[in-house]
Amino acid sequence: MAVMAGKRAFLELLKQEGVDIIFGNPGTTELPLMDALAVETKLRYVLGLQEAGVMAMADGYAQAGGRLAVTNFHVAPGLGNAMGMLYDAKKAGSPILVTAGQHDQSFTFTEPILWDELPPIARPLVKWSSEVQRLVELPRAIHRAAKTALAMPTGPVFLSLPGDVLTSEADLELGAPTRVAPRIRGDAEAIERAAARLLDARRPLIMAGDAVAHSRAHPEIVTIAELLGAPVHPEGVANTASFPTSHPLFKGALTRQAPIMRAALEQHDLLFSVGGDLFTMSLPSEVDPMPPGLTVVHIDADPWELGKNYPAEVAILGDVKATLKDLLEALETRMTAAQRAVARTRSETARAAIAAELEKLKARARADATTVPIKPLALMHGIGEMLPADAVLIDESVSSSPGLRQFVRSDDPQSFFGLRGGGIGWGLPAAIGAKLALPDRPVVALIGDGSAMYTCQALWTAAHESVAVVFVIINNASYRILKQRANAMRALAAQTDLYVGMELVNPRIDFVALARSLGVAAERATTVAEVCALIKRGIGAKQPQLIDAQMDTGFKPV
Ligand SMILES: Cc1ncc(C[n+]2csc(CCOP(=O)(O)OP(=O)(O)O)c2C)c(N)n1
Ligand SMILES: [Mg+2]
Repeated sequence: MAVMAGKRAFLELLKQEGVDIIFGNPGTTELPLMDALAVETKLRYVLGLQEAGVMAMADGYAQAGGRLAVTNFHVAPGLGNAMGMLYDAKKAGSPILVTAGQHDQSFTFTEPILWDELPPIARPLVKWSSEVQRLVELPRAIHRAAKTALAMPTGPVFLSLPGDVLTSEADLELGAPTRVAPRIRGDAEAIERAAARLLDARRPLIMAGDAVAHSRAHPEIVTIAELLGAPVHPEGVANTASFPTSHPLFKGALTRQAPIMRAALEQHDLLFSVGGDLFTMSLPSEVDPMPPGLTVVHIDADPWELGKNYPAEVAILGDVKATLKDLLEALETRMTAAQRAVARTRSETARAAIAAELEKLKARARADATTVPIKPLALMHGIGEMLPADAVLIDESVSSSPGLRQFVRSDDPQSFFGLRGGGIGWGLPAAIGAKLALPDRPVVALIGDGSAMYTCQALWTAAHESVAVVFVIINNASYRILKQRANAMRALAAQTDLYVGMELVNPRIDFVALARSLGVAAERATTVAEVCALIKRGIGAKQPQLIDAQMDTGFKPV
């Protein structure tokens, strides 16, 4: 036990939990904390100039590092600004301890400026939301929060920290962290049933979800895909490298439109979802994406996802890596020589079909390699050809993403992160967090111009902290995805060719000037080759760089 002020105890508790960065934006209620940080040597405070960006930086850090991230905000409006990106963090299952300062408890009854109850604001988006009302509870609260964020299924948690808790002193026992051992093996009997069902299937398809990357289960899922001769799609909203994309059984992202998904799934008699979402769609459709009668076998670390929308014949709760290991053993034991021969043929057929599709896609991309203005598919191909193997790609390219997963090699579980929740503005700051978590790897972020403008303040943080991310702004002067969708409705916008609220013109945004004003070196690029040369240069630099890629603004199907 030691007499300690709450502000010092908070920092010591975070260090016990292995935290080395606090992402934040302060106000008066955080002043005790900022004061304690004045003499703190091990914890780094990374300042962001708007809370949405701060939240997404923490998310990128948590996801890329596979570790706990911490944010600190200023009362109700600060937390409010962070909510959209907290939603994305929830959807990605990011282990983040979100904190916000609150007024002194002796004062809150008068309803001071900026005051509101904080735990109810955060509650819908976190696993646990609470307020520390007495300093003696602080150690227990921090340890419980960290343990909860990191326990499966991982996700954000929230604590409100009243000023008096941070400024008062008490004789404190700091306690110690708990980590729930993650390698929980699925039910043995269900694994046997799953193995039998997978071996019965004639045309199995694997859908690999985030849980594969989170549990670092690439070797296991690759071996199973090869054994079964099954092609592999990433899950619908694919935000991690859930399967090595250069593997010949990697089939690329499914187009997230119900009729197209239905047609793809109809080619199969069994869907093996390994932590995959079934399904996260954008728009309602008269066609259900799931064909009737398709057998589902599903392993997930989150019980909520099992059988959520469609019944699973076998549903197994468990850590993906531990459970796949057991499943692999069951498959190896059961598989007959005849089944192996059939699987080998199936594998060869699948590989050939995938290779032919990829070749066709590459040919289309190559045909536009030198076209000006830049075509999205050609850009993705060019970038895929030049990125080094250890690059980490952060993707918020929105409508320009087709081809990206096939062209860009993301072969290890920390090599690709995309927008899981759909709240745009995530990618630019998330890339900063990812680079802070993985400082030795090149981090390249592909960000739509519209998306970039939600959190562009984060560029200042990249410059201020010398976080050498290469930001590529896919500048098509529009919310192109919305124009595409409005056009597909074949209604008034399509007839009049007027797309209200979707054009980013008059003025066009000058990203080069914007970046430079925030301390980030920037260049404009008008060809794929220029973009690639600038990325190459940026990867070698010690400071962040921004490339304003001047894209074709066309959006209608050809
Ligand atoms: C926080 C938030 N606000 C609004 C939207 C709706 N929305 C989805 S995509 C999009 C436009 C994205 O524009 P950009 O990043 O330029 O990509 P592009 O569509 O041009 O490919 C908008 C506004 C959203 N998803 N999230
Ligand atoms: Mg755009």
